Amino acid sequence: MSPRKKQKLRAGFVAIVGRPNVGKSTLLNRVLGEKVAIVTPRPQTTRTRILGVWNGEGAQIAFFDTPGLHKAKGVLNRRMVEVALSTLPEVDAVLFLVEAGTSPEGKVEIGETTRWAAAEVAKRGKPAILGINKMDRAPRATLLPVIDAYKDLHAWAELVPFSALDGENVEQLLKAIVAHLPEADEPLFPKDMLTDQAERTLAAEYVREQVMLLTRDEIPYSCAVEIEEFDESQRSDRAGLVRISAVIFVERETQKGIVIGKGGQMLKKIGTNSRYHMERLLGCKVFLSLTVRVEERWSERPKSLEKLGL
Ligand SMILES: Nc1nc2c(ncn2[C@@H]2O[C@H](COP(=O)(O)OP(=O)(O)O)[C@@H](O)[C@H]2O)c(=O)[nH]1
Ligand SMILES: [Mg+2]
Repeated sequence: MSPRKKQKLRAGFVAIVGRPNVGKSTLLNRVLGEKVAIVTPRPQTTRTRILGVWNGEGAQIAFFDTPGLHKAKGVLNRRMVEVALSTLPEVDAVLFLVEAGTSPEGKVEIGETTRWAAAEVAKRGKPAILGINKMDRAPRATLLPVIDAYKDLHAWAELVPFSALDGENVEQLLKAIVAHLPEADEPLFPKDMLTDQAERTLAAEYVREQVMLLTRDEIPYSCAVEIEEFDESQRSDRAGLVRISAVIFVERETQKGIVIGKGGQMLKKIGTNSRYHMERLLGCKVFLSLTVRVEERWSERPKSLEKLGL
């Protein structure tokens, strides 16, 4: 019998935080290889905390994707920032994301929001890894000055440039995170558990993603989606069908018109695109029906926010 001890595992919770739009959700999806968090070019896309579990050689990272940190106005936005900040005390380490790149004059500008967010992280005293995302967009020569500028912002445990979009350096980023996690006898979650997001929730999020991508002005921010029917009675292992009915809530009659579009064109496009992602997620055909309903000022009502898990 070999006296060799079983190699210890490193496992822990990690909060992905940072300003809106730095690529937190894109990174989580890239790491998991599955769309557990929706992504749009707009700020305030992620509204709740999302768990995503990554398993590596002798390591497990339980990531929390969070809403962006910013000086929030309005009930919904303030609630979202609270969700992000309240995650910090619960984790073993923090992954703080910023974007690579310099101004056209070659200067590295660290905004007030980033400074404030870094100070909020520092207060909690957790090991913090700085991830410099979107390196695909930044010329190599600008990376060093960016790293230099961010070095002084906080006593980072590590600084890692990467690209969530094309995956460059993501392995290195994961390694850097694992090095700062506690040793554990057991993984935190079973190996086959990817996320805490129910299929039903993800289906609603895929619809909201399309509304955010396809509409303009205030609509992306004043919409919510609820699944009214999720019928799996005809679903089987590899085939079959899931019937989903979803309601898109908007705040005004005029917004309803825009979401439906001329001759229903917009709603049709929202349906086609979100159904594509649902079918990939569920691995079977999806029959999707969408309706649009007006619920005035839903984003200011605690009851509506509760219903949406906020
Ligand atoms: N070029 C580039 N764009 C990225 C990268 N990561 C994210 N993005 C884009 O940045 C926008 C915001 O991404 P998202 O993940 O929603 O950011 P979050 O608000 O921090 O969760 C989206 O349009 C993404 O496609 C990256 O590595 N490179
Ligand atoms: Mg996000």
